[in-house]
Amino acid sequence: MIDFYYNFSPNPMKVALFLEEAGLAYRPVPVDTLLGEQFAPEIVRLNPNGKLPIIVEDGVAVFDSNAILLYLAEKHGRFLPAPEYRGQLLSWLMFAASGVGPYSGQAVHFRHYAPDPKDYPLQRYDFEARRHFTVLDEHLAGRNWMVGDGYGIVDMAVWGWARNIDFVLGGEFRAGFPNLVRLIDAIEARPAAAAAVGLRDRHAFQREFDERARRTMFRHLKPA
Ligand SMILES: N[C@@H](CCC(=O)N[C@@H](CS)C(=O)NCC(=O)O)C(=O)O
Repeated sequence: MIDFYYNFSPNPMKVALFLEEAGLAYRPVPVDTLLGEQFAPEIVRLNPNGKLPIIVEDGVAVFDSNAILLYLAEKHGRFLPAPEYRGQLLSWLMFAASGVGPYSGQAVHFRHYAPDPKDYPLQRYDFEARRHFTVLDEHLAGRNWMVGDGYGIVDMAVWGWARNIDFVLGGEFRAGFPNLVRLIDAIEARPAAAAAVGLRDRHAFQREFDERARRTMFRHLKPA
């Protein structure tokens, strides 16, 4: 049994998709990041970075979504491309981990949450998020999957953020990324994606962006 520490944001959702696709038995453990539960000692013991997702399997804790995807894929021998694609697998997985995720995350932060003034950071992260989605879209022209001949963990890694492309970029932009959207739609049509997204019905996370949520999200700000 795998313990899966999650919320509904893009990084945990990639792991939920893998767990559902692989049919692995798991126990979802909700961690409410707007309430600051990610900083509880029992969570930080598992991930010193105090973020989600985390899995614990056979007493081994693994954190960071793309590391978890690779770990589970290798451990269970699922959703990996043929060995000759190993280089491509690592390149695109790291591209998703170090580019798509962070730039999209910061674009969301500055577009939807950060206090003013934010013109410059918003322009920068919007530009970089859009550029990364464009790299993915161009790579997917004339191919069904990110790496090799079949659906795999890089597709899952990309799905986490790209399914939220309109929220990340702040408008109706899907039509501008036809190849990427084809991939996302192909994944969304799978029962495992519906089951992963269906985790939403299992726990009522805090939604209101109240004072406590604000203090958690803006903990880097010095008190006035
Ligand atoms: N590189 C990490 C990023 C994890 C991350 O930023 N998780 C978010 C949810 S998507 C989180 O836990 N945020 C809470 C916080 O930053 O305090 C990964 O890919 O798992």
